[in-house]
Amino acid sequence: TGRIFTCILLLLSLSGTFSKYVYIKKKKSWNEAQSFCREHHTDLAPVSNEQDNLKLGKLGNSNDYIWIGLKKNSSESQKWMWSGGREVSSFFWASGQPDNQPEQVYGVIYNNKWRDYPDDNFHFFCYSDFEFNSGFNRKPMKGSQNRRNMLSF
Ligand SMILES: [Ca+2]
Repeated sequence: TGRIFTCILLLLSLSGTFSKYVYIKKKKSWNEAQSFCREHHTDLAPVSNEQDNLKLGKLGNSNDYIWIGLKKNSSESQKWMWSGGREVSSFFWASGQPDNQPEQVYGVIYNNKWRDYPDDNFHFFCYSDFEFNSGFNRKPMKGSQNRRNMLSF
């Protein structure tokens, strides 16, 4: 029975969400980039930790500013949030950043460091969520629109 239990634990640990970064070589404003990611992937990319940050550094062109899903909340709190509403857990600002100028409400990544930046047209990083279930079927989740529909059922 110990063996069966181990098997079940193994299967359980294999189900969950996996996400993948995608580098989009199209120059778009932050908001256009967000719409593009939501339509074709899941959303503009969040960065949860140093590892994510390094992954993006390898994936993108390091000589350019590239949008990530970082945006300053327009409410009074002026908090930095990920596109879709998640809070930012670790920050990787370049030295001297953020400047906190009123128009610098979007986040770019450059050489693994972040800068707050006013709107402009840059390449961007999306991410795609995949769901693993116990049958090892990988099901792409099409976009936040679908997710919202699923939540409302
Ligand atoms: Ca700045």
